[in-house]
Amino acid sequence: MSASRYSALALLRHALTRHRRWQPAWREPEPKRHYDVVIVGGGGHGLATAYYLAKNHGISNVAVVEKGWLGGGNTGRNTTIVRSNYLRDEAAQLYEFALKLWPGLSAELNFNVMFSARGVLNLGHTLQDMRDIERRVNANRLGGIDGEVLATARVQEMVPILNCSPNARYPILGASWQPSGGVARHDAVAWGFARGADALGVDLLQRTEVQGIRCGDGRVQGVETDRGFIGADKVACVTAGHSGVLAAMAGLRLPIESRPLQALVSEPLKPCLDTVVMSNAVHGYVSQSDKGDLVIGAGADGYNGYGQRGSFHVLAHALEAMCELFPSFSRVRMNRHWGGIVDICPDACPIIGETPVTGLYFNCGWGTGGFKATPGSGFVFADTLAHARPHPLAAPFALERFAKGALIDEHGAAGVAH
Ligand code: FAD
Ligand code: PYC
Repeated sequence: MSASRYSALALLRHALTRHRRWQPAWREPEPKRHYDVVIVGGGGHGLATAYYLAKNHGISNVAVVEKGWLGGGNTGRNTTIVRSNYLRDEAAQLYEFALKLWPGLSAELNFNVMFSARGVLNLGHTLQDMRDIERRVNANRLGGIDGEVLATARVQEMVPILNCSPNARYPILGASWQPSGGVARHDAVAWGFARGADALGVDLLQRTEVQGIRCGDGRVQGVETDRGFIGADKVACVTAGHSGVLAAMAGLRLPIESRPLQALVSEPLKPCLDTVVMSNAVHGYVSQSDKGDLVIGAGADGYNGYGQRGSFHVLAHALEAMCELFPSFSRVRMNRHWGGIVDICPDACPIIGETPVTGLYFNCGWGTGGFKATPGSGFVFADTLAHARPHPLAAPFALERFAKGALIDEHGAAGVAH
């Protein structure tokens, strides 16, 4: 029987048996009393950390504690843009390390994460935008990261539906182009890492909320959850959107603001856009999913908040700007809209490493741009946890940088939403 006929029959059988005999992709274990490492947060970064702890370091007495469902936070809410064209060497090299892991990730996890290197354009609308673009592309090329500066005519050739008229409200003076960037299927990334971690012995504890962090004698002892206390030698908080809340449980204050960030998808269309287009100046970005929907994102709200929605005027502004840039989009209907909560640091870079409480680690503050880093973040954080010292790529992102004044200003390249 052909593979496609077999899958069609299997699908029908599962539908008729109400999926009762559908083999689950991971176990639903009861929590153990103690783990070597408890990871709080079952988003892509937490799951990738668990996977690489088990795979690369043989540490599998690990639990991922997730208050909702795996990938239900920002991982399943983002617009899936992958790129590494950051300005500063420290950030660019971390994101480039992650970018290099994307093409092999489906094979690594034996799970199709649908990475598509369709390239990323960052538009420039003013002379200052173009100077910034040239500086960033030059810095990237010096660091071995691919990138080009494109003139308007070339941008128009690549994206015929873009309004490149000099009379446009947001005239396009050129763009940066990173061919190796692209998009991936966000929830498949969470599911792939989850299945891989589970197969290596990691316990994935969904619907389990961490309500307290127990510390004594300056070191972490475990987490209080709504299913009881779970002891741990190390606790790693990977709780984008709620990192400040988790830090407060251990008596710490992080230099982080939590803000809503919104996105939406349109009705499915025939193929019309085969690359990713971002415009930092108008706070909007778009790609077309394999299903045909336009995936559009807006800027972050100007206010802190924990509501997973966001202000209407921010969304309205992004859509107005999108229709100016792509006049044909004004006839497209939007299907769904949602928000996530992003943790933003003063320098628009993440915090990765141990806190003043021994054994308590954070990996957070990825702001509006952490999806692209998922495999790299998990890789370097697992290494940091396993060896109780920062991985060289993670070292510049230690919490101490705020006390030392060693900030890594990425507001320009983090772009859109900052
Ligand atoms: P999350 O996926 O948010 O996981 C954290 C988990 O912690 C959640 O599942 C949450 O339920 C859990 N948690 C919180 N508190 C507790 C608790 N007390 N107990 C147990 N569990 C808890 N990045 C890009 O690179 N490209 C993009 O195109 C992009 N677009 C974006 C668009 C939007 C609309 C949004 C919201 C974000 C976007 N991002 C993008 C950012 C990206 O989504 C995040 O940086 C990244 O997904 C963070 O992953 P994570 O695993 O750290 O966090
Ligand atoms: O970091 O590339 C990015 C991004 C795009 C949309 C939101 N964040």
